[in-house]
Amino acid sequence: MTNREITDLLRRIGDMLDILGENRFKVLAYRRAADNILNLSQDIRSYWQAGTLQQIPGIGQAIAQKIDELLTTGHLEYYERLQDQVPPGVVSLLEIPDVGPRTAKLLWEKMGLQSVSEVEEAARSGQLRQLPGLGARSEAKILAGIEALHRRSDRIPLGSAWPVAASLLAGLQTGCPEVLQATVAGSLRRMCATVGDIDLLAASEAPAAVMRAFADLPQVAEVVLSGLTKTTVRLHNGLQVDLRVLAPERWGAALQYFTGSRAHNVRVREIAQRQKLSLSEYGFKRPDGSEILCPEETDVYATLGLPWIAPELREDRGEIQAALDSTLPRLVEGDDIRGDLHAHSDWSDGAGTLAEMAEAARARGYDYLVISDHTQSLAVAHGLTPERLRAQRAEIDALNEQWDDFCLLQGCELEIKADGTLDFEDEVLAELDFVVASVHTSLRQEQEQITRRVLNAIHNPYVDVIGHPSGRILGQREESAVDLEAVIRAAAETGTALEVNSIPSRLDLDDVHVRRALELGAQVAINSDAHHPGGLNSLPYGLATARRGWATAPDVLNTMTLDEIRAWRQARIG
Ligand code: DGT
Ligand code: CA
Ligand code: CA
Ligand code: ZN
Repeated sequence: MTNREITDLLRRIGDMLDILGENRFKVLAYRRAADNILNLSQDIRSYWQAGTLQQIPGIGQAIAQKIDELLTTGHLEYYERLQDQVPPGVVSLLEIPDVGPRTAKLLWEKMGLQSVSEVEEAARSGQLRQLPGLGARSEAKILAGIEALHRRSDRIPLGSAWPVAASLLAGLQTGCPEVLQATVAGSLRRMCATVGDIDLLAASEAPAAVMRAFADLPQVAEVVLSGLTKTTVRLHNGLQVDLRVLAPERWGAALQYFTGSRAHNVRVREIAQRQKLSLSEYGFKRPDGSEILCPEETDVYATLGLPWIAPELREDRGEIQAALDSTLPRLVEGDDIRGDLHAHSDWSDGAGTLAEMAEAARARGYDYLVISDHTQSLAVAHGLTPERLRAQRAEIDALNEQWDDFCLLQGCELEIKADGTLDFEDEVLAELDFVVASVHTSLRQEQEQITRRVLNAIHNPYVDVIGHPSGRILGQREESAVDLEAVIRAAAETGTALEVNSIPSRLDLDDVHVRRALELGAQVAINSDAHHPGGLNSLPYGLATARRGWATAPDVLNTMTLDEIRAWRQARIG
């Protein structure tokens, strides 16, 4: 059994326990073990053989025994017993966005539905709305979810692919002296929100040695296709990886070609043709057959009289014309970011203390961190009441005594409630240093209703940023019906910033709406929404998303200094 197969099995057990209404911690334990196994860089059998399964984070004795049984016998009695209680088709209902264990159980017990297609049929014939607690609106929602499921591909979130690619590159660079240079290419280098596969590129005079080293990496489960210019493998975690190897004098041409996008490359080749040059992954050819080699990627663009174009812009969205006109944006960079405006602590649903979150932010070189814990009506996240908020303020003030190069700011992630009202009175908001307002409930309201909610928040002078404006969860939940165009216009008018949330499954706003926001004169804030100290490190994904939306430093609120942020809020409150 591969890591992927064991992961899937543990996840399924977690789902089954969830449907059976088992203890939450038990359910979470299986899901966490599954995630950690998927993130292993080696075959789980090497832990098993060494007897060190319990050294994998999240794997205790009970789960280690089950893995042992699986790897020894090829099956698991516990799982088989669960299957007698929950049919697999019922588990598959959880794949429908917005269908959780409670609904799956309801559909199964009250109507005997055991597959997505049976649920679809029942929804289309108007039977679901007759179930207790469902109604016509839920029926339409489930149907929309099923349609989304049909459309869904198996693309991988950027945040899952990137660390895997980094570990492969490290393995190649340290394990194979013949590798002169290696990097990511394709949609991964362009930092697309999801990628179809991982594309790697290496420069070497000895491709055979490089390909051998690649196939021998511990992460590799099987070689799908092997050649001297391109090798494709599948990893233990199920991801597919292409490695291309080329001579160092052709590095720049190949990097440019395999970074794509295809549409961008079509435009680049058109410009080459106008100059009577043909361009391929090997370099330029003149009409007489002689070559122009491009050791660096800048050489490709320079040959055509163009400045280098950042990979995030290479989507044929006007970047070639901008390059021709010398109007390419100076994209925001990691060093421009001075702080983070959205993070949680263990005062609500975060896992880090205030001090731990602050130290993690200082370690990133930030000047400030806004602690924006959830507010009272979000009970599942232990939202803060005004009283607890005041108690938190005292602790934040005390912590701030120790630093003169850093400041913890007190904010909140203010619930925009289902009826459109806000979770705190203005007097409470006025005491805070910063306010992010977000929608977490009733995400399936009609467009008019949910848009009105967000607009109401934007028009409150104490609201500084709208958190994860579309509400999407990649691969799980479609964006809400909110009218983002109207939200952007109102944000521009009131000087409210829109968040680019860096959690890899969110990346919300997306690149296209960032671009639109900037066009209409709104600002964005690139936030981690960290729920533990390590969560702050997701910022590069949000940063890349903003860059894909052509954001420059002045477009991004948290490139401001602490004093500037304070003045900015003061001016808006008036
Ligand atoms: P993905 O993998 O679906 O997220 O998207 P990409 O852009 O990574 O596409 P992929 O992996 O098929 O190819 C990587 C890059 O290589 C692509 O952006 C452009 C270049 N490329 C690969 N094959 C071709 C081809 O047949 N024609 C052209 N024009 N470019 C290609
Ligand atoms: Ca690719
Ligand atoms: Ca590829
Ligand atoms: Zn949050």
